[in-house]
Amino acid sequence: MPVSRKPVRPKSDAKEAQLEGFREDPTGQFLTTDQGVRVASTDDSLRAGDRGPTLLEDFHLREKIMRFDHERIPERVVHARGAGAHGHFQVYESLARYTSAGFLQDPTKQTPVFVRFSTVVGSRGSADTVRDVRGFAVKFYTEQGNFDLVGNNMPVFFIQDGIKFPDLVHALKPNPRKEIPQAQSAHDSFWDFVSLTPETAHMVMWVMSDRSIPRSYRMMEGFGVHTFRLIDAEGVARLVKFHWKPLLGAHSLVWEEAQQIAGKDPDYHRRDLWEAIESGNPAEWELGMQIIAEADALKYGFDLLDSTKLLPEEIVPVERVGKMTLNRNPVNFFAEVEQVAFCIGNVVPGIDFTNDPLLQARLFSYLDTQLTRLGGPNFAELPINRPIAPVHNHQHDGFGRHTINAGTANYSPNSIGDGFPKPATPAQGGYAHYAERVAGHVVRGRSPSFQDHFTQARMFLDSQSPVERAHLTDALSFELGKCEREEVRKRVVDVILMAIDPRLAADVAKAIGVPVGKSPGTGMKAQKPSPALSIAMVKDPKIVTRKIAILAAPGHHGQSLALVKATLEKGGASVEVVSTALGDVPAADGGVTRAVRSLLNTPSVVYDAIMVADGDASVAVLAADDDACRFVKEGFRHCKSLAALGAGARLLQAAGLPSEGAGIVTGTAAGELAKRFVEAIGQHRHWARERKRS
Ligand code: HDE
Repeated sequence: MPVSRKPVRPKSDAKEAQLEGFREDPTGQFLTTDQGVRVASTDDSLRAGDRGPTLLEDFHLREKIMRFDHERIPERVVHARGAGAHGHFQVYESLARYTSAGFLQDPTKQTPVFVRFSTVVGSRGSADTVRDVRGFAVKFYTEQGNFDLVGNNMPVFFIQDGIKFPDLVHALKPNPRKEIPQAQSAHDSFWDFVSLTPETAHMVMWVMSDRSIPRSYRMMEGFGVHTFRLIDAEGVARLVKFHWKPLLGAHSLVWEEAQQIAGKDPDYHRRDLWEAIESGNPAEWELGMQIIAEADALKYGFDLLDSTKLLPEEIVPVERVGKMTLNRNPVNFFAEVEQVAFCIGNVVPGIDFTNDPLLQARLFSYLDTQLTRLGGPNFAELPINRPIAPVHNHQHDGFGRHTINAGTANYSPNSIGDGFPKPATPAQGGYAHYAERVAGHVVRGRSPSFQDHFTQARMFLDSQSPVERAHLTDALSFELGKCEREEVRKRVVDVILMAIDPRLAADVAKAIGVPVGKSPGTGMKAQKPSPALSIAMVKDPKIVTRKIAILAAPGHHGQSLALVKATLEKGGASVEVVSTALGDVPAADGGVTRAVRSLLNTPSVVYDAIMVADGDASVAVLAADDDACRFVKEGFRHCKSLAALGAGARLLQAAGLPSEGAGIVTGTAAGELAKRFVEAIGQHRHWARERKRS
């Protein structure tokens, strides 16, 4: 048999070094053992006689089973569930005025990146759409070494000091006796911790808001959370807050929909990212920076070293300095997404840390956790973690060492290796830590500048639209309603919610059946709302990569369906025809339309909008079908755009829905309807129709 050599190694010159060790597509190759010996059979073990015992000398059996037995590595202790993609980052213009970081100087240069998005609480097999913070970790493979910006989709965090992180995570994770519940904060221990830890108040507002149920990883903002430092070529430092602004805008699911998707398609976000990239639609964000003078660290009424606070964009604008494009899916999930090891301590010259006590604890944790997760100290040599900058040092040995060190001297200083590798001066690119002046007494305690926990929680609440505020109130009522201990529910209302806003406390208290106590009096400062914290207003309507279902049964009007479909696809949407069965669906006007999904195997919740095709016979079938009625009803309930062409409106009637109103588009002219439908989808959701609760 001819053996063809057909490599499918992704083409990316800058990443060649990283991809060393890439195993070619085995097409045309013989099966071998790990030692390279060709294998004659992999379906039968070696036995003494047809019905005899298995022989220990079967080296292929032993190796195959041994490798299988050890396929799993420990999942991440937090952020276990994730998805990732490759791409690049390019700065718009030189940022030499702020930093000497090489990758932020040249607008013609692309820096390769790998990004991993994640949920925090759930284990590796949990659902994507749970209510949770999302991790947003970016590894920049710069020519000066790797820079990791390990952020979240929320700009603040639960706690101010890293020493409380194990407590927070233990409280969030399933109960140690029952291992229940999975991937949720809706349980006693989390809310018990919150009620006893007022510094969580601001983050709790974020986690109970629509930000914790994103529509897509591609439609989330990202934040570095901590304040970092940028250092310019003269050694001058400025404080910086990093932001990622998605070019598709920030959008969320609705809670009921998120819960349904968790069952119907637990891989929803992973699939969404994969499919968008696979279909040639890169995911894009602009990198934003808020630059603050060193002297202004305490100027804004809070401490910039406190990660439970944000700096409103209206006070210090976010400068958009460059663009990140994710355009290549991983070749192997385990080798790349699982084995990627981010470390907040991975910085390059021109970027430095601050004394944020949360940040400082993270500097230890990320390096340390990989020892267990990736089985030893050599994880930086895994292809996905390897820098494109050359590595020369005296670190060696340990489990899983890949590099074969050449040279005679393995210590420094040395003369027998001519003193190499030698430290570099800052002028030669050597990393120089910022020479911050530090003086103080050793203390275990919080700075008085960290004491105000409620002003910004209230600011966040006041910045939400009425619909977002209602969602937040519902989310709190849902979560606290799941707490079995009444004293926990009551303490959250009294200590946290009353301190933030008595009206919020009263609304939640009513829903969860506890009396409202007296306001604890928190000395909250007046703070203007920050409109940038609301995502309700769609600033730049787009339908690109939105998923649209067209419902059609035998006897539909094929031509008008095709026309609307073509218009939606021209706008970049991905359209799927859903019918009573998969395959060719005969049209009334001749021809067939191909149904790629059936009402049995796809739910409405995985679509952004729904259209019902024209055609009397088709609509008669759909109107008599419970699943079709439920499909449009749910779409209506979740405030999605609905369109019905001609007779299609009868399905809306059969489902008990109005044929006009916000985001409902009906009519007989396909071209005109398609145009209005596109505009409606661009609005994301039509909240005016949201069901009212008593
Ligand atoms: Fe993490 N965090 N974290 N974290 N974190 C980890 O590192 C930790 C925090 C974040 O996709 C772990 O490699 C401590 C804030 C992301 O691989 C671990 C503290 C923010 C990811 C760890 C924090 C994050 C992690 C688990 C409090 C937003 C996923 C596995 C001091 C700015 C990275 C690992 C990926 C992962 C520790 C708080 C973001 C245990 C001790 C704040 C996006 O090292």
